Amino acid sequence: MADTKWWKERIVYQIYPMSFCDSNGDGIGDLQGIISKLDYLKKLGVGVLWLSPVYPSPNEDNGYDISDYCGIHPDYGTLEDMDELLRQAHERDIKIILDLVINHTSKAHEWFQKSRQRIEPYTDYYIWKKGKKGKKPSNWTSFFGEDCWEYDELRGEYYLHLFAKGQPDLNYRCPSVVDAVEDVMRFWLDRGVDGFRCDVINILWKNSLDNGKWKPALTGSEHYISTDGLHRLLHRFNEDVLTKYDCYTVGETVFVTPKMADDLVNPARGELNTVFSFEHMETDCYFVKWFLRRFSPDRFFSCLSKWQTSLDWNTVYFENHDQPRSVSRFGDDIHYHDESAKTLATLLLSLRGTAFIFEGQEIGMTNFDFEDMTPVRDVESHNIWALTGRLRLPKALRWRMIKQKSRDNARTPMQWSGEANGGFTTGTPWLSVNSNHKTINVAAQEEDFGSVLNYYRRLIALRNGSSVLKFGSYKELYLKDGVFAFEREYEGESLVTVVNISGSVRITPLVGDCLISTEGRARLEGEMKPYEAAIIRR
Ligand code: TEU
Ligand code: CA
Repeated sequence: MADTKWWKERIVYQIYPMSFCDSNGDGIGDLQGIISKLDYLKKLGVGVLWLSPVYPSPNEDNGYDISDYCGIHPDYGTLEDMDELLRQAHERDIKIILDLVINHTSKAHEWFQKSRQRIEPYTDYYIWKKGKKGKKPSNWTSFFGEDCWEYDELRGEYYLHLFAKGQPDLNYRCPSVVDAVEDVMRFWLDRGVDGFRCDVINILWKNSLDNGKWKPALTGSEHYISTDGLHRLLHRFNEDVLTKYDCYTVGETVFVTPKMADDLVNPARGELNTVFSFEHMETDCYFVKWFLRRFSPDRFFSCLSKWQTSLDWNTVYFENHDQPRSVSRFGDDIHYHDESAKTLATLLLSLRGTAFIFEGQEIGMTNFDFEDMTPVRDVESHNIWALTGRLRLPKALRWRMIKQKSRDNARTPMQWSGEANGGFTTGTPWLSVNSNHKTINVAAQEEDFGSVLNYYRRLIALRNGSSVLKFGSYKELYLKDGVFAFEREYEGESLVTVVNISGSVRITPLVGDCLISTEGRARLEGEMKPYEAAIIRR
């Protein structure tokens, strides 16, 4: 029997609102811009939109530093615009999920401002600590390459921030924080939102604040990743709020292992529906993303295969607003741009699990074309640039790290057309548009049957109409030298995906008639191109 949960059937499309579509010429994407593209998204075939944060925020971390959980940033519009977006999306049978960022708030949040002044009930809303003889309370380091205690003059204590300085961590040992966060969830669910992408959800509960074992990055993390306290908290959110609605949750879970993931998504435990794992995104680095390592297709495939077999239901994604563009990273955006974009699409959309596409991926948008730090806006990139400078790393290496891994690679504005600023804005974009918008853009691809965009549309239509691709079991058939083949099977019907991302010609390990082929073949046999994929029936 098909599992009919809507979030298992639908493809999710992530919108980074700042960079999607600007309706009023101020250079910043907005909710009316999103509304104007709903027909485009419907035609693409996606069934859920995930919006990165649209709440009021000083934007130190582009909206992941929230100063009011129940409002809309004026740059994006108003609550009425959000209501309209929900109505218009639902009319088209598209669901909307919002980013729920509850590990931390912005410093500008009223809760923090009152907590600094010890005004009840906010006094213990954050993780405050006295220093040790004029030194920071512990040796922990942040996700953004700094230490993570900041002194607050007014309160006379340090506060913990696992991300930027302007993102103080909430204290879940304080019961009124739990209540307040539950009210935030109810506020949006009652307005018609269909679920949440839960930012760094597996680090909410800190077991202790003691010194951590020194690590090249994230010293202290053994005290807060997937703790028992976290499981209790998530179960409570689920019981008190989530089970009361037909909603979907996907947790962003850093450093998660298959076992930890299973504990979070196992339906019997009642915590989250799905999680994002990171392992396949770490196949081109050592330990953290900045320690560059040559991308190995086989390592990538093995990792995907491992997760496919260790969890009953995964999420699959190759891009988001924190990651470089997949065509530049796992493909070849110079010699085989379209071929590698289509090949990666075929892999992504035929694996088992809820699939996520990030805005622009469907046209094969590439990494940014910046030549130095001047146009870079991301707080993490600037912190790392400064840190590697203090460590006296050679400038060329520092720039290579940024160029390959900066989060701004994914954040350049959506390329709608070949016109000025890619048709994203009539004003000055908040982040420069890639100059390749002249050739890589929606309008040009719209006209061309063989384009990446039209390939995505056909592939999505195939998946939306196929119980095998949606629900079928997963079995690895072949994995070697950049070639990967796996089988999906459902009620006696079987389909096989074969991909070659080796960058060289390879003999296909399996032959059969194509349901879809990046090369437009009717039958797959003999040699495969350096980047080629097909879904076949044997
Ligand atoms: O990201 C959490 C996270 O750990 C990373 O992916 C991180 O952003 C970084 O790239 C590590 O090198 C989430 C959000 O997706 C991210 O945009 C926010 O900056 C972060 O949480 C803080 O809210
Ligand atoms: Ca705007």
